[in-house]
Amino acid sequence: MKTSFIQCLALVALICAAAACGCTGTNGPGAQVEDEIAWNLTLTDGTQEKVLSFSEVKALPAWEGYGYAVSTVGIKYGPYNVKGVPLTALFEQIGGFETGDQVGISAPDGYYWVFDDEQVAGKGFVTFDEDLKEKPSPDLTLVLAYEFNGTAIPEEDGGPLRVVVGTAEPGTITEGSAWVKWVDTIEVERS
Ligand SMILES: Nc1nc2c(c(=O)[nH]1)N[C@H]1C(S)=C(S)[C@@H](COP(=O)(O)O)O[C@H]1N2
Ligand SMILES: [Mo]
Repeated sequence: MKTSFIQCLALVALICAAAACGCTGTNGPGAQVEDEIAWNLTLTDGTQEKVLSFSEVKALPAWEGYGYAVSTVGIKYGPYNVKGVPLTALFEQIGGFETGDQVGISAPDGYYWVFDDEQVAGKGFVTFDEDLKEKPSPDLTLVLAYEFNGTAIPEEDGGPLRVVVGTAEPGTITEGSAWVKWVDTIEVERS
């Protein structure tokens, strides 16, 4: 009887310790590991270069909203709740972004996508409704996303860092070709 009471106490102490160390946090057992994903993001404008680790990207002021895309063959993916860093916040790390500048975003597979200043300001994208009928664009935000639906973006979905053309409200679909997967380099081309 006495032994089992002590065993019970020990178990309670163990659970408390686990909770205190974050092992049973709301994001589950992976929460601590996610912050340590080994991935570097290189920001450059041709003259200066800054390398941010995955956790340094996550430490920047976050943007949260929605992302919903369509591939060139008409497959919709999303809608996702998206969390990430607006590209404009990343540009501040390397001297900003001005009218006339462009940005090239690339990944280790060789994919490379260019956004002009209008798109960096959230305009000039083609947008669709749920039936894939083109509709006028709401204000959009170019985001370097690190979470879809509250968890780290899986590698097969383009994680750990993926471009999202995001919206404040759900229900707007954007073209998947701009959603660069596995982003490792962001290069500002100054005008
Ligand atoms: N790095 C990288 N990102 C990429 C691509 C790619 O080939 N490489 N393809 C793009 C295109 S054309 C589309 S339609 C979507 C496809 O996303 P999915 O593979 O998640 O369906 O990713 C975009 N991002
Ligand atoms: Mo595509």
